[in-house]
Amino acid sequence: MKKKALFILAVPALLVSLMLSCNRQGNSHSGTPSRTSGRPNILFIMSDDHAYQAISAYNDKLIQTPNIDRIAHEGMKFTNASVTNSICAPSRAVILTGKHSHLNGKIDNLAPFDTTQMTFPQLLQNAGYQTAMFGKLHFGNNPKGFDEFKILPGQGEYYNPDFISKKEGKINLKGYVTDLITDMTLNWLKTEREEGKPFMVMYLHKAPHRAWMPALRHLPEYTARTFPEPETLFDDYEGRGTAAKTAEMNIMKHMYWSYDSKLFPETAKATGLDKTPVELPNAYKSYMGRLDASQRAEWDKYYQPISTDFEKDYPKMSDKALMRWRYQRYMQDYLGTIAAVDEGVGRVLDYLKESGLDKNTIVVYTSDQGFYLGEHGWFDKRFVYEESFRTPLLIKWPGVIEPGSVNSQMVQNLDFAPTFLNAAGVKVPADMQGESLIPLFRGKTANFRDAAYYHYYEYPAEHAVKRHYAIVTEQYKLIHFYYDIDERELYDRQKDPQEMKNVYDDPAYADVRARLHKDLEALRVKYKDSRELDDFYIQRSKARK
Ligand code: SGN
Ligand code: CA
Repeated sequence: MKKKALFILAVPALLVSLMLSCNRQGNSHSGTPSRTSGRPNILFIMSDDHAYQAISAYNDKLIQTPNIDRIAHEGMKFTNASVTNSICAPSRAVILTGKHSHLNGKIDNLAPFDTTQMTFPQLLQNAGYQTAMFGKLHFGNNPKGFDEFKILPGQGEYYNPDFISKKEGKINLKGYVTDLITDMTLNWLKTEREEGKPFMVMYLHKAPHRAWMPALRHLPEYTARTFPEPETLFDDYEGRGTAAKTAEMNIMKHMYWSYDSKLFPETAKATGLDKTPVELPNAYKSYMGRLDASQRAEWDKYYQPISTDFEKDYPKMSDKALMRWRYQRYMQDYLGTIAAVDEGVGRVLDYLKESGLDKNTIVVYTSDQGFYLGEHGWFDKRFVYEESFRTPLLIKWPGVIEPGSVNSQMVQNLDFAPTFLNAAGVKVPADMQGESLIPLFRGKTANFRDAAYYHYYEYPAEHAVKRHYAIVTEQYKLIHFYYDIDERELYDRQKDPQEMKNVYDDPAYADVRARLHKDLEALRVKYKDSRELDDFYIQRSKARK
């Protein structure tokens, strides 16, 4: 009996390991197609704007995420994973195509995604995988290569959201978005999955995206909690360049009082604070308008007292006290939305285990980018600075990845497509730019990327983060803000992990600076980015206006 169980466990692992040894011959792009029944399933879980600081496997000071952490305990935690362009739809386009933004063309949230391009789900589908996508895509068009999808239109709504369904067109569902996306994913795994075919499911949460609306069941706990402040909450941006000083993502200065901090419009009016009725009349009304009467009553039970207390305290609050209050409000709501994500991930992992599917399933947990949780006084992302450049990444694959392992290589979202194709034994197209992570899964770290390339474009736009490209190595970061201004910044990531001091003009860094300039130019050539392309995208953005 025992022997048989061991054998059943050993067979998929053996097949996988045979397949991988085939795929590892030559470079990472030369995966030998293999059609054994041992091909692994892939469950790709991604949340929207989920900072690594808000996953307890990375940092246990803000929130406990026991279910997401299970992926780290049973697999590998990447401590230096990053994105190539820290914004939603561009990140998704990089993930699907395996190409940098300047080549896949989805440089910002505004440009449409060119659906004539090849993506890894289409290649997996062609190779016999059953494929499905549930949740946020944010492309403005439907995905290709999926047997089934239900996606949110645009950003989607937290309460009683609409979905675009492959089979039924536009549908409206009652409930909380995170729970609905989890239910869809589970339902598909339980009732639509075809026996004998490997699957690839993309389970994509909207949470914890702005405007951070938690599930009603999490309001009692999260609206009552107090969170530790980051050291740089009161950053004045001295020591940085123009871009950090002019960005509009400061919690105190740039959040809306009703929309973000959830003041009731009456309180906002009484205190004279609110710009919301002027600046965001539709946004606030539309998201609060989604709640039905009973949901609204429950919501008000927790947010009304917060508003009333604030109205009383406001006259005696200093600027610092106001910032502190707003930071706490921000964390209560942002982290509150993550509680439902963690529960959802737990339900899906439980099902994989109960059904035995877990043994041959690669599970990935990541975010479309990092996010500021008050570091430098900020919310949002976009910059190549640490908290938005880095992204959480946890991967488990029983029999291949050693449980509880930690990897500090500079992996990027660019690497998912070649990794999944490689794992499935599908040839990786030569024009994909990422690297397969499979050698890293197996503990090999030699010859992996020693410098990451970054390029952000969405400007002029909301949050006013200027266009920039950069090279990031283990020790340094050289950034060029090239539009509107022409400024360079250099950070010593080891000596100054909080990136408070630009040392570009420090003579002690003259050699480092010269070397990084050369390496950055070489990276631009390697990845086929150029001054001409920078100009092309500037002109394209202008033409859109
Ligand atoms: C919305 C948010 C922004 C956010 C972008 C992009 N504003 O426009 O704060 O940066 O999405 O986010 S809101 O007033 O509409 O909430 S992304 O994750 O989709 O790239
Ligand atoms: Ca996002």
